[in-house]
Amino acid sequence: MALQYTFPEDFWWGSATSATQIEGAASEDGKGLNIWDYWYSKEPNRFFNGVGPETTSDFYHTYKEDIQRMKDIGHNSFRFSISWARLIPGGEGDVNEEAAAFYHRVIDELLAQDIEPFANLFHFDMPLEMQEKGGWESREVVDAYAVFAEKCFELFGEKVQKWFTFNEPIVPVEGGYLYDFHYPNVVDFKRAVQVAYHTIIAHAKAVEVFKKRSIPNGKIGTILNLTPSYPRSQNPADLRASRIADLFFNRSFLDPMVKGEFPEELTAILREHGQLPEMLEGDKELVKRNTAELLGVNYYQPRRVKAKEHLPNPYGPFMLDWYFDLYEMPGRKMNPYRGWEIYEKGVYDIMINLRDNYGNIESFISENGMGVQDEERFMENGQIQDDYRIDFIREHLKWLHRAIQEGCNAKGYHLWSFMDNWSWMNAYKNRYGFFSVNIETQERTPKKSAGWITEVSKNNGF
Ligand code: BGP
Repeated sequence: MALQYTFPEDFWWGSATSATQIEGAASEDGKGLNIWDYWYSKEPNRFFNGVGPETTSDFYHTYKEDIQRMKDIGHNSFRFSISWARLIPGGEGDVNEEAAAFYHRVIDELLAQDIEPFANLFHFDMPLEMQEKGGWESREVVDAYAVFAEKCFELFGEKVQKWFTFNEPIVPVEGGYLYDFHYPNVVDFKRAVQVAYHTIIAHAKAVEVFKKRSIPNGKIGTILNLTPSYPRSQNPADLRASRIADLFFNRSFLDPMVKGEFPEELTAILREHGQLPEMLEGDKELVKRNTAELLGVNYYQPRRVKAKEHLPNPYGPFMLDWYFDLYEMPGRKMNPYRGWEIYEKGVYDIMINLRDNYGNIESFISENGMGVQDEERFMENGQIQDDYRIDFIREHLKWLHRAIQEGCNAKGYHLWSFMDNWSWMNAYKNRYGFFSVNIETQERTPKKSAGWITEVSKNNGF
């Protein structure tokens, strides 16, 4: 049967993970503590069912069989992150040789299976000592990160060609400094802006270091969670609210990291409210010189926005919601098992925006996925029948396909995630994998979607 949706040759089929979420072995072989290990030790009850990151899906020990499973389901690429606290305990100083050996083993195994490694340098996991120095609020930590990045390029650059400076850099800003769902649980807009700004500087420094090394066929980019902003109506107040939400949540990182420029309207708003970060001379040029060459797009759900119904208290502290309210569009399609909206066309809208406004940068879907609570309820004959996930992926792929037909430079699709894993405060609440994982026995079982994606990746379409 002819395929209706065929993807370009060498399309990247795969999945994404992160160190803290899959490795486990949190205190093995000299790994240092990161903020998650620490926060969990202090406040275990803030994590779903009191479960912390110490075990997770144990990839540290099972990587070999897991990579075989990736091969079995047709992956030709795979994203993992390198834990800063594992590689350089404390964040500065000597490399932990056992950690370096572990990442070499993972990379070698991927290459032996013809799976291209996509290495990410930071996925929410600040080493504890670096946080104690001020985390991303501190310029010293930015410099330590650049040294860590350089170490990674030096150690693994001969084997890994695709590199990413950050995953979703806005999330530690929102979680750690605005809405209290990541350590250090600060709620302070001005500090949040400083953290965001320094993350962008850290990205630029890592890119600069990377370019100096000139890794053969090497590319460096970043991974952003882009949430297209849709206004409730076309009236000017709703349109403005939506534009400002887009500025805060998307363009704040997208513009400096891809275009090398901070959006003027955003800078003007921050200036008006006395919220500009501290900047050093030369920063602007640094950011301009060191833009991403490759962009990972994490897309889960859109952001629907309306104009504010009540004016904010002018004497209260400045907050994002001075400018817009979120809007629950009637009739929107929801993921009933996670509570997020499903809007497949968002993928297309993001890609068209990148094509038209961001130089059609080489990009791919670096995360997309459907979280499901209590997924065991869909178990039949020993397998989770996740037809909902198959529909979810297929419908997003159709829109991605259309974007490619219309000239977008989208090169691949990675699901979040390869197997069920631990997720920040949600711990094991939402399951995302192609494989289910029994956390007690570490047994993996392919879900129905694993069989489906095998066919899709082998046929390069459906
Ligand atoms: C993304 C993160 C991932 C993962 C995913 C699912 O934002 O990059 O690390 O956690 O969200 O999130 P959750 O498990 O909270 O549903």
